[in-house]
Amino acid sequence: MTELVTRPATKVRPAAEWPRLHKVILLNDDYTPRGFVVTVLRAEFHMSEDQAHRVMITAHTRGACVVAVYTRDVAEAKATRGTDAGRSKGYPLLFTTEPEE
Ligand code: TYC
Repeated sequence: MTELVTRPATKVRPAAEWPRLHKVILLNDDYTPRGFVVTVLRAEFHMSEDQAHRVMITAHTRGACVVAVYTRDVAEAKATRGTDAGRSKGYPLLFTTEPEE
């Protein structure tokens, strides 16, 4: 009698990769008031007063500061919301994104 040999139903596939994370970066400028930067960081990134103040001062003294990391779509949306908050008050406040290595 002929024997039917079946292969396992499961296929071998490479391990799934995690989506790359993207940094949201706050850039310094000469015009946006410090207190407003802190307010935006608190509202958009759910930071405490203390955390927001540290991030603002780091951007102010070094030129830029990483605020948080998210998947790409979330990082871009957060950066846009932060930048738009400044623009709505006439400030040049700018958040950018950058992929993590
Ligand atoms: N440099 C601004 C000022 O002196 C304050 C500021 C800090 C603006 C951080 C942007 O990302 C920034 N008023």
